[in-house]
Amino acid sequence: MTLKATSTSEIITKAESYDGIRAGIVRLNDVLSSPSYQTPQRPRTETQMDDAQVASWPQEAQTVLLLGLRHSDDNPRLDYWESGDTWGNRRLREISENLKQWLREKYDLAAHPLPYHLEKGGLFLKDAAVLSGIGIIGRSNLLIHPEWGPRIRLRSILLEGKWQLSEVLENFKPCETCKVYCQKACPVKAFPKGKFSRPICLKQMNADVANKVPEGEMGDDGQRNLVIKYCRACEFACPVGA
Ligand code: B12
Repeated sequence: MTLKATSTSEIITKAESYDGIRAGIVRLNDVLSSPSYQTPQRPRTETQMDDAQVASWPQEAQTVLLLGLRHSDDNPRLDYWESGDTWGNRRLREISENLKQWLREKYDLAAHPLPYHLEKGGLFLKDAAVLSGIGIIGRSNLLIHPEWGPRIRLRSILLEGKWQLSEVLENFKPCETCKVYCQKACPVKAFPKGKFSRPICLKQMNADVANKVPEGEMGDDGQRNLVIKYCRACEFACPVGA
């Protein structure tokens, strides 16, 4: 089934009607052939999340609706890991469910929100976001959105059928003339020779897990919940969207 271009733009407009959301549409097969899928050893992560496992993707679902939620400096709580997930992920999951319902009512189409982790049936989200025109990959190794810079978090929904695709961003090359503030800001120097090192970055992430802080919601015991505040130094140093 190929839907008309008007339907595609209606869906993007609907998704972007949620506060702080940008959206794009990309072919699933294009995501599955992107650079992250060519890496010989797929990195695994141990963190648990509220997401349910998706055992298999429906065969008719050939398109990906990509969502990006703004995580601005003045709303750090969105990034806090509290009681099994981040607040940003909870918001993205809620918006995905609303969109799923809307797509069924409006187009009689099945949509399948995907989990965050690859291990649970998710996609490599930065690659999908580049290919759906939401941003580009910067020297921080993060997705850079033209308005919000790297201060954006991602989520994907599988859609049935073939859709008019979003266009990738052309002529947005902010890192070409930048003094690479992101790499210089890294507390553990995770960019040896200018390239992102996952094991070095992980040292910082593990230290953040070990240093939870009582800045969450008020618990039953009258104490604030412990939260993980993952490092965002490379992200906050980026002048794009600052
Ligand atoms: C595992 C993981 C981690 C691991 C390992 C990260 C890694 N890059 O290997 C650890 C725990 C270290 C980590 C750290 C962080 N993470 Co993380 N992480 C993930 C996760 C679950 C998978 C990423 C992954 O394994 N990628 C595969 C590896 C091999 O590829 P890569 O290093 O990312 O590089 C690829 C791309 O850059 C791509 N690429 C490069 N150029 C181009 C060009 C084109 C055209 C295309 C298509 C692709 C492409 O190719 C590279 C591989 O060859 C994703 C969520 C998801 N489902 O995708 C979040 C995710 C990438 N993380 C995210 C964030 C925010 C962070 C942190 C800032 C911590 C935090 N506060 O949350 C740091 C930042 C580290 C950094 N500078 O990259 C965000 C990124 C948002 C953004 N704006 O980019 C994501 C998307 C999650 C989300 N909530 O939206 N993370």
